[in-house]
Amino acid sequence: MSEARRQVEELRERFLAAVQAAADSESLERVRVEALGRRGRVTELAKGVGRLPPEQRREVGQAVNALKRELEAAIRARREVLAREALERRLREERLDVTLPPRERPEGRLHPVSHVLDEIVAIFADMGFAVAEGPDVEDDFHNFTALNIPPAHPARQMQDTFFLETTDAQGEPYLLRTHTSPVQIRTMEAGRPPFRIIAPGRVYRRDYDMTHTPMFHQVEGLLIDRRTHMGHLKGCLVDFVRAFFERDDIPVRFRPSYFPFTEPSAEMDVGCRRSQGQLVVGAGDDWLEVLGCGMVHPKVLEMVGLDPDVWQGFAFGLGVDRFAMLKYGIPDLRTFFEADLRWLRHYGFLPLDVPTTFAGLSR
Ligand code: 2U9
Repeated sequence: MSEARRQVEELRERFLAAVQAAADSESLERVRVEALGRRGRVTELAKGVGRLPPEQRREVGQAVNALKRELEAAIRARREVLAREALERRLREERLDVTLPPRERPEGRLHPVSHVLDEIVAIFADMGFAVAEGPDVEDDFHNFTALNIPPAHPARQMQDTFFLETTDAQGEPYLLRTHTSPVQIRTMEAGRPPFRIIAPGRVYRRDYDMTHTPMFHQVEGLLIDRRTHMGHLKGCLVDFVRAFFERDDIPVRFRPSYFPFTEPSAEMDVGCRRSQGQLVVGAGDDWLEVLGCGMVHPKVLEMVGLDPDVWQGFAFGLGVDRFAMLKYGIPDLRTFFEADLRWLRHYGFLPLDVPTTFAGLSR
């Protein structure tokens, strides 16, 4: 075998081995350039064929051409293998399990009062009520006088109301509102009828036991229009409790009552039964008082400049905390305000479970 022919054989072995050993496309490209590039070893060898003795040229020339083709084919094949391996690696590394939950459940919980308030707002919003708000610190006129609560009324006594030390222009001390009713007074003072609002918020009374805390939450409602009557009140509130407790079979009854700001006044009971120490709202042989209501007193309408012969309306008030206890079986009102994280994890709600009347209130 001639020297040139032996060189071809040597390069063939060396570069075929290098092609197989290339671990990625960059090293494979380096092997290709070293063998077949413009100044590569095989290319140089091909250039030298012309200088060989004539009797060797044909054989060596054919051998070099065959080597080029063989190396090109080997490189192509190796490139395909590397590309397939790289793709498989990527698919393995970037693999997603689409059946996994999108993210961990959030740690935080919404307090049951916040959630129940959202439920109540959703129901009344559906009936066309707007939400109105007002200050927690009130004056005597908006909390008492405008609501037909006379100066000697027990609600005004020190033992029921938190009074502040500062006084208003009339010399009366400011106070923490004992109900959200001043919000309705302020809404009527500022606007023109008809009115259809609910007033949710914190209220304050000097009281503390199993069922009373010095701060609690109310939602009050007010509807004022021409020719509003007790039938409207009943229909509205019956629809409300059935939507809130999410059952159509809730029996309802109205009992006569007394509030200074409504005439006539009533208390509304819902049917319930006690099973295993638990109170369950719905059909049963017992009654449970859930809210107070009535037709707005003519004197209250006059206080805000409305003619009671033209405008009438109904009002109602309910305790949000009590509604939360009833719906979600929470026994002690005092636990609502202890900020106990275990309690909150148990009774709280997921922040993204926003109650709506169409998708469900509680879930
Ligand atoms: C205006 C006129 C009338 C609001 C009303 C009640 C009856 C009532 C209690 C329920 C439980 C308060 O949270 S509670 O302790 N409320 O019974 N509230 S009528 O009547 C109004 C309000 C504003 C201008």
